[in-house]
Amino acid sequence: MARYYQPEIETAPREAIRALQGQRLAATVRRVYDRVPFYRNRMQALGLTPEDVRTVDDLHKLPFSCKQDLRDTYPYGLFAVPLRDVVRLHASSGTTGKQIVTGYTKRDLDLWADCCARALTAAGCDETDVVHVSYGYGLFTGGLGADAGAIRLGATTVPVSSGNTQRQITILRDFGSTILCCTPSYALHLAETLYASGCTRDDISLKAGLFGAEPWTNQMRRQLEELLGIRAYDIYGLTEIIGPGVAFECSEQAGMHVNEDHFIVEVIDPDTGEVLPEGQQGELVFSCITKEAFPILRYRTRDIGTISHGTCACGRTLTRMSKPRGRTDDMLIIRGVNVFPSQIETVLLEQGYTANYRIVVDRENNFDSIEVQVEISNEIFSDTVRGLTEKEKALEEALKSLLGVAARVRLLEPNTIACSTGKAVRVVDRRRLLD
Ligand code: DLL
Repeated sequence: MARYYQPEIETAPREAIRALQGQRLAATVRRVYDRVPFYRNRMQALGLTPEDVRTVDDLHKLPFSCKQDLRDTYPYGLFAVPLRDVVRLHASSGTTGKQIVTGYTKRDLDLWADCCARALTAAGCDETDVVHVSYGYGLFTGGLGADAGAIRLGATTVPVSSGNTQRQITILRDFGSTILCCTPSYALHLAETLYASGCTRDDISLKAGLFGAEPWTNQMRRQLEELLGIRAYDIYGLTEIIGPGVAFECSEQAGMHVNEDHFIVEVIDPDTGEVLPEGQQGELVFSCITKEAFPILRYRTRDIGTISHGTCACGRTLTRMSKPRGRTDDMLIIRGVNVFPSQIETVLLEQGYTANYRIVVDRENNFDSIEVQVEISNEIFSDTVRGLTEKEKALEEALKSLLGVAARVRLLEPNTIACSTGKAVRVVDRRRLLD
């Protein structure tokens, strides 16, 4: 039987959710118009007043916002309350550029805890669980977000934070952790280190994992579920919107439910900005309709996905978003062909390899090259040179037929590729250095 944390919202009729969203959107627009010059100027430039936004159908009239806007107004320019009402700051540096800062009032922290509590409940967590949080604590939102959700549920929360894998394993084992929260790539590293140190599945008590903060495929889900004997759930979010808990997976594992009483999701064509209908793939855009300190509107995430509004078999009516297949800025263009790291991951895992991989893109004589480096086990690595070459060729063929572009494959010894305890770095694009 599906369990909910706040069934009155999670299973509300769609019309009720939309009506609530409309009211909250109108109130937020009014508030930011009055309090934040950035929004007022942008709206005035389009000849809009707050009265023009009364329901969700009016949302498309509002201008988009993007990461550059946060950089231009750094650090507090988009805050809609005075700093004395802000009780927490978080920040994210992203892969490039100046960091961005967001703020939370006490009420914002409260609703964030609810969002994460819904996610944990959907993954089967209650007050009898021991929640092991290996997302980083600090300015990154992962650690404190998951922590707040676990405490809200009354679970026993273990704030391990990231790093020191051996210590993580000791704690997992000795404290009897039942729910693991970390990035999927780090969960894989933890599992491999656990077994390499002589432990077996019987030494741990995990039953579920809440993995997010980076793209991961369903193939990787199956691998993690098998390795750790758990169910692996996806959780999505970003600093600019609130952190983890913008959307979460339920036991159906068929898309992530967006916490729509707090966030409105849209999908747009990234080139034209046009709003796309349900089911069509495009860039995800979120608007915050309840946050006090940092209620960003129509924020372009650069994450690519689809949404669907139908009721889920779990009973939730909250719109679902697909697993983001990557980011518009992650998409590689190799000799004119679009390639997503997630496509490469799918091929590797389908061919029986692990998700310890790296993609190196280079350019020689104006010709783009792509090399996929994959770690393999010691047993396979000690195979004959011929055996290894044959395996590389087989993988190259599988990649070519899926990607439509040739990629070189290099099989590597275990632990050659540096492992991150947070978000994995999958792509090294040497062409950027040449540009
Ligand atoms: O990664 C917040 C978070 C922490 C989410 C813990 C889930 C768990 P940022 O550091 O601002 O915030 O990075 C946000 O990470 O725009 C996506 O590109 C990516 N991302 C987050 N969750 C997922 C996911 C946190 N489940 C950026 N699947 C987002 C794919 C994800 N990508």
